[in-house]
Amino acid sequence: MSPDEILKALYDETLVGNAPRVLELTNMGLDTGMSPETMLFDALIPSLEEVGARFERGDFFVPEMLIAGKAMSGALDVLRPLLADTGAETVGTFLMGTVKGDVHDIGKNLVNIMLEGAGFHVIDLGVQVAPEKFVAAIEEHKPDVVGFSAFLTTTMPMFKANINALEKAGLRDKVIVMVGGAPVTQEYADAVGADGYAADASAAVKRAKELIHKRRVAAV
Ligand code: B1M
Repeated sequence: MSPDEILKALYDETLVGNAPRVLELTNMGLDTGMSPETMLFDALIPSLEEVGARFERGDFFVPEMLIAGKAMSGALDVLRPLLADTGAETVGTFLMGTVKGDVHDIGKNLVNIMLEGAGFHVIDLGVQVAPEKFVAAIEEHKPDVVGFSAFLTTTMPMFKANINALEKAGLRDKVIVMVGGAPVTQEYADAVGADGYAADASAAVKRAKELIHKRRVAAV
């Protein structure tokens, strides 16, 4: 298969949630010398965007979203070490989690991979993370940044609940708070009192580095 055929097949097979074939095509792409980023940004992510569009139109239902998500996660497992393997030095600790009530994790996992690739030590608390769990983990790990991901308009209010919990525990000034996820905007991040927002994984890395740098300079 040519690189274009591989990308087209990756897109099509992710769309229908054919996990074994997506895995096979991902490995095939790597064998032909294709970059992980090309497969990610030119096939896998656009395919999930189409899944979302079909769900909105009522052409797809939750099971279709689920199997497409699983197929994408399988490909990410293969790509993860390659995306993360830059040999960069540790630039800070990033504690990450998807907020309570929300099970979406593909976007969060992708941000984690990019952070690791940029030299962050990432501690991932998983999905449906309650405010108390974030608080306990911050006390235990003392991260530079805590990241809250939310992918539903109905779970975005958990950002504020988490920030309130940090304030109550006396931790708000000790950690940088970043938020993100498909429906989140800079305006929403500002409204809930987050320190930073990013629209995608590479922007998240850039913003986290900027915020850490700013804080370290201010501390001197
Ligand atoms: Co759901 N889902 N889903 N879903 N799902 C969306 C998010 C939706 C937009 C689909 C749609 O209607 N178009 C919609 C939300 C609408 C809204 O609220 N505005 C939706 C819905 C409605 C639902 C359910 C409510 C459906 C139902 O049950 N009726 C349900 C909710 C379950 C729950 O959480 N309680 C549900 C369930 C699911 C599945 C479990 C089936 C599955 C999740 C599988 C998984 O994650 N393991 C699923 C999927 C796959 C999707 C879509 C199709 C794909 C999501 C995805 O992985 N995108 C999604 C449609 C879409 O997004 N177009 C949809 C690819 C990923 C790389 O992008 O997630 O945006 P993204 O992540 C980006 C950025 O957001 C950013 O960087 C990432 C990488 O570039 N980012 C950050 C993320 N976190 C960040 C943190 C940061 C900074 C940046 O700093 C801390």
